Amino acid sequence: MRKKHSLLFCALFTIFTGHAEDTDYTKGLSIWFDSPNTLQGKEVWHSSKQDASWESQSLPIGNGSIGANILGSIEAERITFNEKTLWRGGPNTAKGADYYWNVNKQSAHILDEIRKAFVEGDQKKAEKLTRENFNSEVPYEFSREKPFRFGNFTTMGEFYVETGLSTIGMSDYKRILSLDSAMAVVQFKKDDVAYQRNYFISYPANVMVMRFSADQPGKQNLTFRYAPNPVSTGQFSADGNNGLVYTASLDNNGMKYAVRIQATVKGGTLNNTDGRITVKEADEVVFYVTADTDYKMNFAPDFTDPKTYVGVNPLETTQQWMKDAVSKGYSNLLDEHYKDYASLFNRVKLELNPTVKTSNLPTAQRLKNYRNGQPDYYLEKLYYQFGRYLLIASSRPGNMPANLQGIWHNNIDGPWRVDYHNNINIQMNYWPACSTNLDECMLPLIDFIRTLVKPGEKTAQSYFGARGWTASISANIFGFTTPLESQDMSWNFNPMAGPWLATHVWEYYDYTKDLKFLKETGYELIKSSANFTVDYLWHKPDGTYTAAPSTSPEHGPIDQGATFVHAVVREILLDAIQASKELGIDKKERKQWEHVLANLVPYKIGRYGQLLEWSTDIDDPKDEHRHVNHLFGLHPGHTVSPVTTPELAEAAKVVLVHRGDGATGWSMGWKLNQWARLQDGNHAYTLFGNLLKNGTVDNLWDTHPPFQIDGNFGGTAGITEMLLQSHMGFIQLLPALPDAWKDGSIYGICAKGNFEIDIAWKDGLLKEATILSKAGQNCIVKYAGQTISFKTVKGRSYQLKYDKENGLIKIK
Ligand code: FUC
Repeated sequence: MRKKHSLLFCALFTIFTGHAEDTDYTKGLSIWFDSPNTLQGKEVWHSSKQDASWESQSLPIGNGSIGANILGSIEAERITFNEKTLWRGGPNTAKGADYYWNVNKQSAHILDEIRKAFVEGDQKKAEKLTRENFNSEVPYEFSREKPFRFGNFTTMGEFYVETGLSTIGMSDYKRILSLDSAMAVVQFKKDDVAYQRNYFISYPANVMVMRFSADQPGKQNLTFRYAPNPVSTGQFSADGNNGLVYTASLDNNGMKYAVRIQATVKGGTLNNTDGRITVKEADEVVFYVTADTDYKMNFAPDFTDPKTYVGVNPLETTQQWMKDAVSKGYSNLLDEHYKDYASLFNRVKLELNPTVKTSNLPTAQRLKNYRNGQPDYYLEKLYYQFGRYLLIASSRPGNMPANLQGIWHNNIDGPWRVDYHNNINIQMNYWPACSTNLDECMLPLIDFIRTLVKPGEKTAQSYFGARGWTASISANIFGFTTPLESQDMSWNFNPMAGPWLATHVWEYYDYTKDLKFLKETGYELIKSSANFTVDYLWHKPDGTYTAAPSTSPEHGPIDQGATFVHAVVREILLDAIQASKELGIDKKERKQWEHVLANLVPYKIGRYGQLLEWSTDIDDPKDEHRHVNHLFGLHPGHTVSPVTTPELAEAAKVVLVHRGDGATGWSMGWKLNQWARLQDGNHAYTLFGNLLKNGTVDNLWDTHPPFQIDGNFGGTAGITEMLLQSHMGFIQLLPALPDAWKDGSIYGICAKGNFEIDIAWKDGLLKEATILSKAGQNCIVKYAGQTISFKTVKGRSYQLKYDKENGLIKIK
């Protein structure tokens, strides 16, 4: 599936200077290894064993629709391959649409009884009724779901390129992911021949390109084969003289897909029989691969039609892409790819202590040294930019958003079904999107949200008798919004999933100030989500509103007012109020939202100074649980802040201190953001350090464990939060600069109000900042206790300077 979107890219900041054969890619921003994988093209992947090489040694490339990992072994290259929409499950499973959609329990009428039980102090009864009525019969365990309704993201298979070479006598091996050019490169020498493989996946052409070359002619003796996803059935056929096409359908939902491969050679011979492409004595070989499924994104699914998400002919789409790609050829495709990628990636530049010398080491060695306490500002910068790289590679307009593993998965099924987890994970994926100048990459999330609305209305109505829409803990590409079967209600009972997602719609607007978007797409999503929260809340006889029943994600009891839920409600109501004002509409609704907001149970501070997680003070000071959702108001929300609510911020800090500085990957990523919001740069830096040391594997992927991409994005977002914050209605420069980053600069990050900002600092103090106004909004800037406000003109830049003597001044 791939829709065409017209993209308006910002001006290119870099002029393409051409592709140099002898480029040392490790000199730029790159992740690299100096030894090959020992895997020799054996099919290791469809086993339940953890594929450690894949997880930590492979290099991910992607264009938001197609993803691949390069393993870089000598004897046989191994490339794992994905297309974002290859999913099992959905309404087209064996039992059809009725079976798929009618899984919401009709439970709204039980709410009164549960609330009565709370009034009577009968916690047990409230819990029992919630447990019985607020989940569904759709299990999450693979073994119990037959047929898979919820489904899972699945691999599209693997490619192997046997080279006829062995590692004996091999030298100068490098496997590099160049973040400057979005290209993976494998280089080595053998018998005085220098071999090079180049890999990239082009977004404009929707094709993966792999070039095998050497510095001497006739050295390419390659056998290329494709091992398809084993839970599909399909067939190979020749695609012209130089290619293959594989057409298949998945086991349980019949999803059709096609994979096309073409090869071109300089010199030598090429054969494409028996599902293999064999090349003999060629000087250079270029393989082109493209793929598609028959999935169609549907914002208004027909609940009676099992094929409501079917609509593309992958044989046709891939045929066109392949034809165009081959006719462009390697160099043109590379130019086009580079221009496209650089127009996004090069928008932001980070320098940390640039005068500190650094040596060019393999990334695993850097990480090891870092773990041993050696500072490495290059590694920190690399990690930061890797998050941006990964977002560009896994989330581009026209396809689904980045899932739990972005777009990269190497097996039939994977951890948590490699799905869309809505209680932190997918949201975290998008934290860096707007702030690091990649707002286009957020559009797949918005489209995904749109796919949830219609089914989410059914869920809102069935469980809560509520207007609007909501989602639950896990979602798929087929609009699944129902709570999954579980006795652990803190996991599956998560009606705030929808409103939390909807806050991202406002965030996109708040950064871009794209009024047309708000009017035509965004507002309705926000408004209906706000209305859902109003109807879901319990309007108590004393006039207050509270969330009953509610839970704190994956933690604690069924409650009558979990702080997390109130925090999300606050956020979406504030967003809806603001959005309706911006459009000058819905005065009546706005009044109601304001009324609910004013009467929502307030934040409470508990017996050891902590921000309460639940309605009563049952928090355990020794609790180190990874979820810190009750601090939602601090981050990602904006209702707790050291600037506006210092007491609550202090209480949030107590929670963070007690929870500690360790945890799983994403949790450290979150706490990094929260410490940054508390404006404690040194503590935020500790969390960032811990994320790198304890939550990151050799290829810099985040590990839960296993590999889960959210922490990468949380990390990148958190570093941005340390340098710039704009969530409180003003711009704060360097709000959480750690002592370790004495000198540095960041160019091109974004603030709400559509400002693009460059900041330079020296000796821990701001030197200068340039603010480009892209929407002509008023600008309020804060630094070191000073505030400067000014009106701006769209398209103009404003310059501020700071020194100890004169403080913060606007010079232009
Ligand atoms: C949430 C987390 C888990 C894991 C899963 C994918 O449920 O609590 O730790 O990250 O998502």
